Amino acid sequence: MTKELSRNERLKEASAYLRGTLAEGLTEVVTGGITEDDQQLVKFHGMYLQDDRDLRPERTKKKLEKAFAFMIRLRIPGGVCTPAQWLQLDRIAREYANGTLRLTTRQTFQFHGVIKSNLKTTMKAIDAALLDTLAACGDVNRNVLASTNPHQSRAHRAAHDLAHRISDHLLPRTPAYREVWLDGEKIIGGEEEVVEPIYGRTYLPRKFKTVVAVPPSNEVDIFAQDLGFIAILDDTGEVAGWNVTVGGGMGMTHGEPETYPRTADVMGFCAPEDAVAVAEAVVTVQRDWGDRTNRKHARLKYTLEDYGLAAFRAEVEHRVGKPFGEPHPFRFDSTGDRYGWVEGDNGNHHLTLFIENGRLRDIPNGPALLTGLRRIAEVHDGEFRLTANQNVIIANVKPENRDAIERLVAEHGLTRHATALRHNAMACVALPTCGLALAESERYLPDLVGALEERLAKHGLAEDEIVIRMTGCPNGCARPYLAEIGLVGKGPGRYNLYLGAAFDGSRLSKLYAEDLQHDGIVAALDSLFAAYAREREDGERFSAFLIRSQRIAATANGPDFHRNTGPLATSALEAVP
Ligand code: SRM
Ligand code: SF4
Repeated sequence: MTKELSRNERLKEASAYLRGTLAEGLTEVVTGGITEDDQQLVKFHGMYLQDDRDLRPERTKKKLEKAFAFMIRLRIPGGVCTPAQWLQLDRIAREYANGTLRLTTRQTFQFHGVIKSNLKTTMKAIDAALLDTLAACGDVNRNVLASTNPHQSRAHRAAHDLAHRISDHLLPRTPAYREVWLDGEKIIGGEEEVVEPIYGRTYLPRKFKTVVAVPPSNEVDIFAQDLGFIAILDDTGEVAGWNVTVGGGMGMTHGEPETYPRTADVMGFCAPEDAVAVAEAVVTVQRDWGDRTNRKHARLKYTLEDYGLAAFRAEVEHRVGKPFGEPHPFRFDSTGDRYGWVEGDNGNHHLTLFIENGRLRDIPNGPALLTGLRRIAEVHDGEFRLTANQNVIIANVKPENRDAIERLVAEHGLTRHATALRHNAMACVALPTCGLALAESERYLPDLVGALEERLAKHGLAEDEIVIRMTGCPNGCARPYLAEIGLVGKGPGRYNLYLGAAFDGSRLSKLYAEDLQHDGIVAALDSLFAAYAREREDGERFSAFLIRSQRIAATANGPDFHRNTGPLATSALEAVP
């Protein structure tokens, strides 16, 4: 019996290539929202309808409509923008959004709090900066990430170039974006192959994410992504080709073990000139084989589990018209950013700044992060690079300009002393804007890190790098299942604690304890920190220690994520089938 297509599939089909009734809905003044169907379609245009959840109880009591506003996400392949673009985004944040710029875990910016009547003006202002939001969300290939610091070596330049080429090649072709937001001329109809030669009328079964990495840095968290390219260098430092990875993903649902995070498989090796064709083939196989009946089973990771890597690879090879080579050896050493100044191979300098949870704003009586970066953009003649750890690099600073930048950084509190734990901490947005949040994340992690810093210092571990990430729900937007300490919202003030993910991002964690509140989290970690300080071997990472000392089992692959959970020291390897 064939299963029924999911509601979103019918919606995409009927949307006339993502137009829906968006244009009409924008003129509807009785509500700050848009129809339910248009809420799904508007994602493909890079935005979400949200409401301020802090205000919900009061507005419900007063029988008022929710405080609707839009989140807008930009598409910036490789995360690079010019100072002029920065200034325009800063202006939009202050004039049309909530006065903050949010750097995301996928190398781009988000605006929050844009009300419907400002939406078109905002989109035109983004267009005027030669930027766009098309395909930043939705069932398409989204913003393509690339290892940062492309000016440091030819490999980084090649990574960046590939990210752009893949992004361009897989961009939806529908004219709906220009029609709805930029008053472009309406182009009616058209054959499927003409309008969307790669996607067709119904696009992909689900979101699709691509990254390009240059070892040894895995700051783009390649194993969390649907499709990845790992640079393999020849003796001269030139890219000889790419190892291709497929089938990573984080999202799952509490209490539904058939949903799970999964680390990507290395599928093979391809020549530089074949990389874009490989990307297209992976996307079209997922387009044709992905599950369009159940959105919780529609990501590429489930397609791979259902069909097997060998069958998937054979189909990709068939569509590319040549076989993959054997994957080449590679080694990643961490997923973090390197803070401070570094000199590039062109003699220019790059400064990586730590931005706590990616939120740029002026804090009353505190650092003026938004203003500081605006002042820098006013004088900087290099560019800005966003990292997949929600940080920013002031890139390509000429040696003679370094002092001026440094002064502005200091004046606006853009560097602060942070411990190794804080430098390796990341939280998703969660409350009050995210409609799916079950618990706080961005607004809570800084305090939790503060409490843990005290415990680490007590055990002499203040300088130890340990990766900690938090999300307000199990969707995994800050990639918590690839953090040595992962905290995932279960309900207000309650979190599941995951441990044991590899420092280099290659192995998933496992559930250690459920439903912990603040004191429970601190107590559980405090005793593990004590044991780590006492018993660790030379150079042993926290997660590696927990596994060696049998405090948590190692997760072998996605389906194994839900097995052997809990503290092994007390519950002794009870296999859950
Ligand atoms: Fe995410 C949905 C924020 C990176 C997995 N994500 C959402 C939404 C749009 C909530 C919604 O659907 O209503 C969140 C908006 C919150 C807000 O108020 O801004 C949201 N995701 C984010 C960001 C902003 C988190 C951050 O703090 O930086 C990241 C934006 C990235 C970008 O620029 O494109 C973000 N999301 C991720 C990542 C990390 C990554 O891709 O490397 C993941 C895990 C990887 C993956 O995709 O598997 C991720 N987000 C999800 C999921 C679960 C997908 C799944 O397969 O189950 C959802 C919910 C969904 O799709 O149904 C989701
Ligand atoms: Fe929202 Fe959940 Fe993503 Fe956090 S992980 S931003 S709570 S969807």
